[in-house]
Amino acid sequence: MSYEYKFLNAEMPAREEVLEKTPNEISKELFRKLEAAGVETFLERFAGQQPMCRFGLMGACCQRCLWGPCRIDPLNPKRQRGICGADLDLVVAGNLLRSLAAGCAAHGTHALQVVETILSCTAGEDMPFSLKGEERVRELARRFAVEEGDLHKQARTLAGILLGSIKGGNNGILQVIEHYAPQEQLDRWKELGILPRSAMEEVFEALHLTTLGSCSDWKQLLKQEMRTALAYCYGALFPACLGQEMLFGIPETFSVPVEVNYGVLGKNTVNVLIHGHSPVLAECLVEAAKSLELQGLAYEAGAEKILLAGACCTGNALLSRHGVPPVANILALELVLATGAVDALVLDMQCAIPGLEHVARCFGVEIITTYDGNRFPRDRHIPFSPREARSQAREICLLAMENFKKRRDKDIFIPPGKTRALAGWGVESFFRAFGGVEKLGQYLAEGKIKGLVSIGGCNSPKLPYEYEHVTLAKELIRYGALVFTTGCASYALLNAGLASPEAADLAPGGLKEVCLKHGLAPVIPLGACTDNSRLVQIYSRVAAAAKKKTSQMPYCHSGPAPGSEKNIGQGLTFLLHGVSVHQGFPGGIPVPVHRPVENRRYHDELKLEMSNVARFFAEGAFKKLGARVYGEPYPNMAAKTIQMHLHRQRLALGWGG
Ligand code: NFS
Repeated sequence: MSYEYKFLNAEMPAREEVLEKTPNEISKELFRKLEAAGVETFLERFAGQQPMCRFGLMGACCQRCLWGPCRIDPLNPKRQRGICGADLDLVVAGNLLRSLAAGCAAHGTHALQVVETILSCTAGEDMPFSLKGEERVRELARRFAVEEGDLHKQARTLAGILLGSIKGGNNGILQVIEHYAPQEQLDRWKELGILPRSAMEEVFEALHLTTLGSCSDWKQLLKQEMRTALAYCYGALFPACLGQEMLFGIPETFSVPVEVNYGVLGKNTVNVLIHGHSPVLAECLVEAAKSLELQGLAYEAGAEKILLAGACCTGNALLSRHGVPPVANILALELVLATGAVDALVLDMQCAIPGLEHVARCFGVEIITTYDGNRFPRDRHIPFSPREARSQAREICLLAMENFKKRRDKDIFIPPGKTRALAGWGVESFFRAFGGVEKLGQYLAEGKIKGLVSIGGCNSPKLPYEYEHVTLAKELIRYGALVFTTGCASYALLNAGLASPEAADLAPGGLKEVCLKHGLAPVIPLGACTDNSRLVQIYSRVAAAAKKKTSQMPYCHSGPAPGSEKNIGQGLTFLLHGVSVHQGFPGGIPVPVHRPVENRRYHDELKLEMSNVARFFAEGAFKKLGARVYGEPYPNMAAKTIQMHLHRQRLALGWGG
């Protein structure tokens, strides 16, 4: 059974369909366990919200001022405009801009914590963090022409540059843009007048322009949209990713695959699930969990060891650097708590849904929050402080041990199941696997690799859990595309075994040969959502090596199941870099879903979605940026759409089909 949304030409899954289509058998078992135990999850809450408001779904409900809410309906002569006079385009563009600003603030806050940690740990006082990423500090210092010399001094200067991208105080163009943006794009952005100031300044302006009576021109809002998206990329993603590489090092590929999936949790281990986005305290937890003292105490408590597992983007970061197994993306968190085996859920910031607390209480899980704002009503709060991080990590492990003692004799249900994944990918280690970026360009031109496609972003209850990601990735591999993955999407692909070397068997001859020759899997996990900045670098460097523009290359980015507002910035980041974007259903970026129409009503309602804003992303963006957004909810059709896109790009390049 599913919930039909004819005006969107698609449906949303009810529980039965989720259970039928979810590719991970363990998820199914845990869904069933939660149901049998009568514990509410997102599935029940999602059912409770049906049917959803069509105006809300189409971005046509405006709640920004206190006169409304106003619902715009171009088919109803009385509802063509809101009370203030805003039409559909203005409402759609304004809603989009506000969502983008929220996502930018979230990733920007993450970046800020990372950069502030660099500043504290280079201040010369005794800190638990030493700069493990000397290689990145030196490389950035050369790139940004920082005076040679002391590592800490260079790192502080670089942190100042990154801070400028986040907070402002810059004269002229952001240095991060100047040094990382491909020239072709930079010229376009200058021409379009969308070069941003810092992330904070553009978020400020985005909120300003969307207040009552501030901007009546949807095109101006769209321009601010583009500017804010560039600020999101260069004032949030880049500073977070580069800052973490300075602090914790550049990922190096692991020689053996890492075991992933829920089955890595142990009945007799102290299981600490590390969740969030800013992996600063998490790094100390990795160190603490290895310490002889704490391992000894765990042993005395009756456990075999302390086992760390990752969730969401902090989990992705820990996988890349330490091989910590990723276990739960945003929607799996309720599931993994139902194992009864999690002794502590440690959250730094973001993407922990309020419903988690209920499941945590039912299964005796301690939620430990570490960032002042991201709290639960009944959490245990240990506010992160760089200076005390080491003792805080120790305290967290001790709390987890206490919980382990309490749950030891209780009913633990860890459905067996592990898959393997090749991990440790960053820009350098990825290119090194090919023996240089030129080789990758050559494979693309020869057609051994048909294209590069990234699959990122969240899960959404509006789609069968993980089904979209896995179906899409398998189809793309079968076509011969090399697939990157970031964020919560990567959990789906890793759990399905697509990042293991054996998955190369799915690929056609050319891609399989490349995977075998270079020791790759057809899916490359590149890290967290902020590590999409790595993808921006990879896409532009491969294009440069092939002597082509990024917008000419057979590339595509896909967010099959958009969830957080952060996904909007992701999609626009790629669009602005000339990489076309596929967006699953229903995306944050308004875009028409093209389908054959069956009757008059269907047709009229589809037209409603065709605001000028949606038309811009589907068509107009191509003229300005050389890329467009495709909206397609069904993964098999999405795969076809992406294949056709790659195919057209290849033909235009004379690279064959
Ligand atoms: Ni990205 Fe990471 Fe996951 Fe979505 Fe949240 S963890 S920043 S927003 S839910 S992919």
